[in-house]
Amino acid sequence: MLKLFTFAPGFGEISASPFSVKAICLLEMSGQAYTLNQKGDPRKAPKKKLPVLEHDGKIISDSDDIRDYLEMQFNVDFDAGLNAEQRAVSRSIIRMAEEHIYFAIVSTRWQRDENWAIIREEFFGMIPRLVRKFVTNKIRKGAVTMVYGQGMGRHSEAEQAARVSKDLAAIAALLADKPFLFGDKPTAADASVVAILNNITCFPRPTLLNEAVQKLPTLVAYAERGKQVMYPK
Ligand SMILES: N[C@@H](CCC(=O)N[C@@H](CS)C(=O)NCC(=O)O)C(=O)O
Repeated sequence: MLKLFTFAPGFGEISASPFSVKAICLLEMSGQAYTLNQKGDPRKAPKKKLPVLEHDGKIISDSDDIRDYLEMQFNVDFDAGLNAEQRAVSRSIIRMAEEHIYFAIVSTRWQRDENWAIIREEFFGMIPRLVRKFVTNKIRKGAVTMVYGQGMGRHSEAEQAARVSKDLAAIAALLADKPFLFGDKPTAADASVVAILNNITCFPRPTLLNEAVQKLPTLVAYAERGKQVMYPK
């Protein structure tokens, strides 16, 4: 049996972690039966990150490896029907969403004081109040150091939004008037992009990132469509 470990739901999203949402969508799209454990603990994961998939005693870390595993093990092709050029575009879009836009989400959530207060309550509300500040400040420091090291955290919120806006415009141009990025059916790139978009728009406080998404109504509609089609029913 396939067992997927992810971060918990948050802000009305199936998971407050884009990579967890992506993996859930891939499992759904694979058509395989699986169980979802949303109490995953990254400290116990081999690469100290979630999502993680367990199958037949094997542990598969990283949503990319989960995709590869599902494709190999169950003879699934998430990009069925795509030609070589479309597959190349798909890979680039996935990388843009996951290795660029994602870090603007991390910075928005963890670096900005006004947003961090909301994250602390949503993610760590279960930690006793007496020690919550101490424990969570350490976790926050790790996230801020990571996003500063990656580079996104060195830009102001406005600079980040301006950069991400160009990515969003590229995604909207690729989408055009299609239901999904490459046609009528979602493919692997939709799982990544929809997860990222919905994790931007679910945040309960106005952010420049969310504003950038809202400026593109076709993307807002697409993210909602993705939720209807790819999320568990
Ligand atoms: N490349 C990984 C990235 C996974 C990732 O960054 N997960 C984040 C949550 S969205 C995480 O586990 N963070 C915990 C930490 O860094 O301590 C994948 O595709 O699965």
